[in-house]
Amino acid sequence: MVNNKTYTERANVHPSPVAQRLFNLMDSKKTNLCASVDVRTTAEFLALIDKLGPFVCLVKTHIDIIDDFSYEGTIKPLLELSKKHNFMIFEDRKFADIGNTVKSQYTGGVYKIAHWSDITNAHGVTGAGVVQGLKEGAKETTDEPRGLLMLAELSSKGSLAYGEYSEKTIDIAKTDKEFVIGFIAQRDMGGREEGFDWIVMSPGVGLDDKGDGLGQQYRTVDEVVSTGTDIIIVGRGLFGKGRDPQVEGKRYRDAGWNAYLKKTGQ
Ligand code: BMP
Repeated sequence: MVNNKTYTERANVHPSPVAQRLFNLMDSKKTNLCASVDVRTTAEFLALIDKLGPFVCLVKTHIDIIDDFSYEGTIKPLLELSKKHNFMIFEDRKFADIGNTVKSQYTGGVYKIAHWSDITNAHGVTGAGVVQGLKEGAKETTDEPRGLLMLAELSSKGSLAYGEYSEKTIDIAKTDKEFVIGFIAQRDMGGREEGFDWIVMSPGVGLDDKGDGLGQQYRTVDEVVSTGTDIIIVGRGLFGKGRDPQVEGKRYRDAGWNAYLKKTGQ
């Protein structure tokens, strides 16, 4: 059973202020598209986000791949663009260490992720301490609400995150109803009968390609939304191979929104 409630219905009762804001933003902007902007320079990064901004609810970053990163030069303009186009920010950091270490990695270093990213994510491999470490880090850093996604499944060929591993990751998510807002996964993760309303975000979404030669596997927008995805994460489908981000942004936004309307019977 997939969740067929509207985003606004879910916003109204959700325990997380991050999830509430995201659901409301999605319904008002009519988009469930998250752009994954994996480019190597600040100039490309900001130009791409400015083009895709009108079509997305969320921008997903890998901030550590930017060659000329600086807080002033990269993050400040990113935050301005998030206000200009009204989207939220998700740093795809995939934390995977003990609680005490991830707390420092989240709040400190060069990137200071907790200062600017609404959402981040973590692997469950080290156990539930990762959730507590990140939550403490967020609380000690900012008054802004922050949310965490657990990586329950991956899109890549041969991934070890399935079966019992995924189930145990769901158990870790249950340890914090407010801070853990959902999963990176490929299908609905359940939990509603126990009072959880997890947001499922799925990468590995592409309308024109099946893979990338390095293990990525793409499913279509209809496939992922019909099996429980709330937010589609699209990277190279939007800007790779000389694609026009404005054309593809509109195309994926419309495909994602129509699939959502169909799923919720609107
Ligand atoms: P693309 O659409 O260009 O293949 O990009 C997918 C993005 O999603 C990348 O940033 C990748 O790190 C991320 N990702 C993924 O592809 N599969 C997963 O299971 C989890 C991810 O975070």
